[in-house]
Amino acid sequence: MSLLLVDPAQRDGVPELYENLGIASLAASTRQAGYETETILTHLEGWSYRRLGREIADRDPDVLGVSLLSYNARRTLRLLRRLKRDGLRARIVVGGHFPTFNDEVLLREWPELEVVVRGEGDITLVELLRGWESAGDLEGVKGISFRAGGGIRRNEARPLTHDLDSLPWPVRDHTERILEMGGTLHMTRARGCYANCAFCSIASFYRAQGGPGWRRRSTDSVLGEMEELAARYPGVEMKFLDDQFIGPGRKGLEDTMSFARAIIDRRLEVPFSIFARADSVEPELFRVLKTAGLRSVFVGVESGSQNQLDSCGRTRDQVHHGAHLFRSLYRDARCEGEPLLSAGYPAALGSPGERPLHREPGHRLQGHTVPRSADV
Ligand code: B12
Ligand code: SF4
Repeated sequence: MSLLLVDPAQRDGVPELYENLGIASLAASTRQAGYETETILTHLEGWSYRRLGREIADRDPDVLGVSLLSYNARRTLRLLRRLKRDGLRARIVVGGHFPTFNDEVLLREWPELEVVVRGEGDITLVELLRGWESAGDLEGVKGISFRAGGGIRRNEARPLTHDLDSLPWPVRDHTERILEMGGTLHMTRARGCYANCAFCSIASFYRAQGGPGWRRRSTDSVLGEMEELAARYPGVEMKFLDDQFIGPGRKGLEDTMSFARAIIDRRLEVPFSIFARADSVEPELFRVLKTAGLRSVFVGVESGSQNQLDSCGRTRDQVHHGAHLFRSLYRDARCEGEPLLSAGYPAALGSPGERPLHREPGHRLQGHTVPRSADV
C-alpha cells in the first residue's frame, strides 16, 4: 500500500526551507511498519497549489495523508475536492492541529475526507493503514474520527506516546537539499508544553490525549541523533523545535543542565538554538547551555503590556527577568569575543482587547531588546 504525505504550502509558490518534522515522523513510523511512503513539502518545492494537484494526481497513491493548519486548511480542502472530482483514487486522511479540533465539521462538510486523525499520528496512522489494508473495521483504532452508520464516529483518544524513544527518528528525505539551499536543520528533544497560555493550541492538543503535556526523549537518543546529523552535515546549526526545550519546575532545570553537560562531555561542538519560556531562564543553566553550543533562544514575550500579558497568563516581571539575563549573557559573550547569544520576541497579535503598542500604558518591551535580536 503506497502512502503520500503532503505538507501544503504556506504561500503559493514561495519556497521555504525546512523539514517538517511532523511529516518526517509519520514517514519514519509508516516506513518502519513496511509501507512505501513518499513525502512532499510543497513550500520547499515552491509549487503553486495547481502544481501540487498535478503532482499528487501523477503519483496516484493508495492513501493521501495531508497535514493541515488553520491558515492553509480551506485552500487545501478545495484542492482535495477538485482532485477527487477529477478522479483521484486515493483514500484521504488529514491530521495536525486544525483537524484535531475540527474533526466533526470537516467530516460533515468535506465528504472527500475519509478519516481525521486527532493528536499525535505516529501510531494511529500505522494502525489506520493496517485497518484499511485488512479491510477490517476501524472501531479499534484510537484517535480517529470517521463516518459510520450515517453519522460521525469519534473513537476514543489515543493516549500520548510516553516513551518517545520508542518512535523511530524522523526521516531526512529533504534535509540535504534544504541545507544546500541555505535552510534550517530541525531537531526535537521534547514534545508538548506544561503551560496553558490562553491563545495557544498546544496545551489543548496534547491534553486531549490525556497528558502529561511535556515529554522528552532520553539524552542518549538525542545525542545519538545529533552525532549522526553532525557527521552528515558538519558545522550546521540545529534548531530544536520543542515548544519548551526546558521542562517544568526545578526538575526541568536540573534535567536540562545534565543534558547540556552531556553535550559538553561528548565534545559534540554543535551549535544549536531553542525555544524557552521567560520564567525558565536561569543564569547558571544558560551559561552551561551556551558552553554546550547554544547560540540562540526564542522567548515568547507576547506583549510589553501587563494588560495583554494577563490574558496570556504571563507577568511582565518574568519577561523582564529573561530579557535582563540575555542582555548580560550577550555582554559576557561580546567581552569574550565568542559567538553572540540573541533572543527573539514574537508577539501574540489579535488577542481580545488588544490595542496598538504605543497606546498601551507602561509598555517597556523595546527598552529590553537584546542587541542583534532577529525577531523584535
Ligand atoms: C516549528 C514550527 C514552525 C516552523 C516550521 C513549520 C513546520 N511545519 O515544520 C516555522 C517557523 C516555519 C513555522 C511556521 C508557521 N507556524 Co508553526 N509551529 C512550529 C511548531 C513549534 C513545531 C512543529 C513540529 O515540528 N512539531 C513536532 C511534530 C512531531 O508534531 P506535529 O507537527 O504536530 O505533527 C504530529 C501531529 O500533529 C500529527 N499530524 C500532523 N500532520 C498530520 C497529517 C496526517 C495525515 C496525520 C495522520 C497526522 C498528522 O502527527 C504528527 C506526528 O505525531 C508548532 C507547535 C507544535 N508543537 O507542533 C507550531 C505550529 C504548528 N505553528 C503554527 C502556526 C500558526 C504557524 C504559522 C501559520 C505562523 C505564521 N503566521 O506564519 C506558520 C505556518 C508555516 C507552515 N507551513 O507550517 C501553529 C498552528 C496552529 C493551527 N491551529 O493550525 C502551531 C501549532 C503553534 C501554535 N500553537 O500556535 N512553524
Ligand atoms: S508556553 Fe508557549 S507553547 Fe506553551 S502554552 Fe504558552 S505559548 Fe503555547
